[in-house]
Amino acid sequence: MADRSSEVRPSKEVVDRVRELRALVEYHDERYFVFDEPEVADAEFDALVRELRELEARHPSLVTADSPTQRPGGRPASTFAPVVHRMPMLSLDNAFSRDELLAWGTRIQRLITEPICFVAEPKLDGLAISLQYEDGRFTVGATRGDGVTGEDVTENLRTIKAVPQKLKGKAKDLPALLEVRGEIFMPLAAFEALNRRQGEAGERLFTNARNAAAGSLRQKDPSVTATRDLALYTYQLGAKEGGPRLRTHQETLAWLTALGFPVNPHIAPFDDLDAVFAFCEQTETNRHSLGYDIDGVVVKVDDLGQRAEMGTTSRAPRWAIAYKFPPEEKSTLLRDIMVSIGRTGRATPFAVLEPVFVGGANVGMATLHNEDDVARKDVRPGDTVIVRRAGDVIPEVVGPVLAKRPPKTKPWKFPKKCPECGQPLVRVEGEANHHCVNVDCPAQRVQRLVHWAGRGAMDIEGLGEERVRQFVEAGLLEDAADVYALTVDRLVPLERIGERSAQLLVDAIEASKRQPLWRVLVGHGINHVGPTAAQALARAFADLDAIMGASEEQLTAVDGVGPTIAQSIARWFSIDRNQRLVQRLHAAGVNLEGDRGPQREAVDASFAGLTFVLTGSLQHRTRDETADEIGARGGKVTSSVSKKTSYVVVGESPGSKFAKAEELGVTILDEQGFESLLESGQPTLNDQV
Ligand code: JCF
Repeated sequence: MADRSSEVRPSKEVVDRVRELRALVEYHDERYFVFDEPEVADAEFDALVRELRELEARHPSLVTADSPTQRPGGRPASTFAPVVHRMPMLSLDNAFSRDELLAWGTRIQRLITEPICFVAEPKLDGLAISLQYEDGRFTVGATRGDGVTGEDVTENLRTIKAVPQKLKGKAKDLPALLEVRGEIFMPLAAFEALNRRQGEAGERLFTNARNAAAGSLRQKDPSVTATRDLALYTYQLGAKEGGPRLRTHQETLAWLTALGFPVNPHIAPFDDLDAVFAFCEQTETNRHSLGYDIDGVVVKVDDLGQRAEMGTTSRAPRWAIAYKFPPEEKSTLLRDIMVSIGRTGRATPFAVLEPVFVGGANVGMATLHNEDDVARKDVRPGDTVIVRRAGDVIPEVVGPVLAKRPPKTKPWKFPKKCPECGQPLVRVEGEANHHCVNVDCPAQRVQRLVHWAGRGAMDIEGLGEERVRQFVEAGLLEDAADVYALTVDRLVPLERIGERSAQLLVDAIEASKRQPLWRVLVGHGINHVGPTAAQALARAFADLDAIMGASEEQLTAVDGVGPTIAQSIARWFSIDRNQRLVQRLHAAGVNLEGDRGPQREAVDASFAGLTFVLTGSLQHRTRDETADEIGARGGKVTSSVSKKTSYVVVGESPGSKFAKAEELGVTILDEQGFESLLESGQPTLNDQV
């Protein structure tokens, strides 16, 4: 860091910017801590603080005692009685990359001769609190506030089950005084349930679980807090008088657990920062299977003696750092709200955004679900909105930043006409969605064909949305049967299609004629008919003609087909144009034989009676292929794990089904174990599972 004598004199721009940044940080701190209504996403706030800190580091003469960088941040609101913390509740310095994490390691290793061991934990996106116990009894609970003074929320904390009212252990072993620090947070299931209730009651929705937790903890009436399903993990001691002598963080956490405090089970020790970084990456990959929001990993020095040697700055301990994940929320301009038409004619509004980099990707569009979703969020073109992109979840507009709304905007209105064909968009009473009523709408036609050729249906490589659109516009395609009339000669004259890619496409189309019947059924896009029902039908009937001729009663007799599916199928096949489509597919040579038909290989029943649940992605097969392999051997794939499940097949990034399987003691197979089950009928069980 530059010292004052070597400092270059800051320019007027720098001085102004520092002043501006301070005002911005103070302002947003207040929106966040005092009003619980942040106007900017956390990451943007972090960026402001970071820029300020960097400018101050380069120009130490500009640092003032009251700069927000010199305080832990935030100010307590006035509704609750102030509590002065016995020891300040410091915040954490951030690292935004592997380099910054390693640089921290180098910095602290210079202060210590012995090698350093670390403990890392998911960084909860909740509210830091302090809990005070006197002779084993909970006496005072406070929010962090500005780190020096917090708010007394004791009565609210008493309503939270995870907060021990009394410490466990013999009275003589308990400390006379103990201050425990941790994070109050709202699990995502509780957050979603709360917002559902709020919506039903016509109350305002919370933008995220953190705000919901803050709003719930800072209620005037503790009986409201009691209904909010708040959770707690503890991770740090404050003041302590009496009790055991603790030498490491791991001992501290074990003691906290023994006293009855919840401690995050994902906390783990590491010998070096490379291993810590691997943990950070792994935690980031799995962040969406935790059931609560996290925004990084907290890394701490394990040895308490080493910590004392390193000490703290006025703002944060030197012995800990927060490794922050890239943001999943950012604000941006909502340029427009448009409507897209799906294969069934459903009209879905979506946001056209000023592109932002969020959740690891550039986002220029985000779904708005339906008319009610837009009305509930009240987002309007011209608004600054908060956009969220969590992992592989479709980007979503969380809500508007009202403080930045330009004057004279009006609530958005759903268009009356289909943007693609001009026919009316109709919303049937009692339904959430509008539909374009025109089956010949070109947009619907394109989407139906895209679905037919898609991965989950006929799986025709090279026939994606762009090509389909091009072929429809060129008049080559109207429906699925036309696909089989495409030839190299007809394709080559089109733009952007060479001889070779035309040949590849025609080959892929030809190969798709041999797809099993269930894929044809799925390809038709009949309401309620997914792969499971389609597979059951393909097993039960000789061919598509038999399905077409079956009564609703005969359809319902099939395992896994209920009245809703049966009615939907019967209705679909009763329509003339659909019957003609089936005839044309037959004439084109598309396989319409059921699994019992002549085209299927001899039936293997080695998995008869076995049920499988799939979670995570396998390296060598798609989900559909895996299900095909199981189905071909007479096994069943179901979606939820129960005691009756025979095997859970676990791939990369498994979801909650993995934990459920462990809990119920269901046999877990990794990819290799599954492959050997396919080959030999015998699973190889992995030692780890
Ligand atoms: O999960 C957290 N948000 C979190 C915050 C975890 C910790 O172990 C922390 C913290 C803030 C300060 N530890 C300190 C010392």
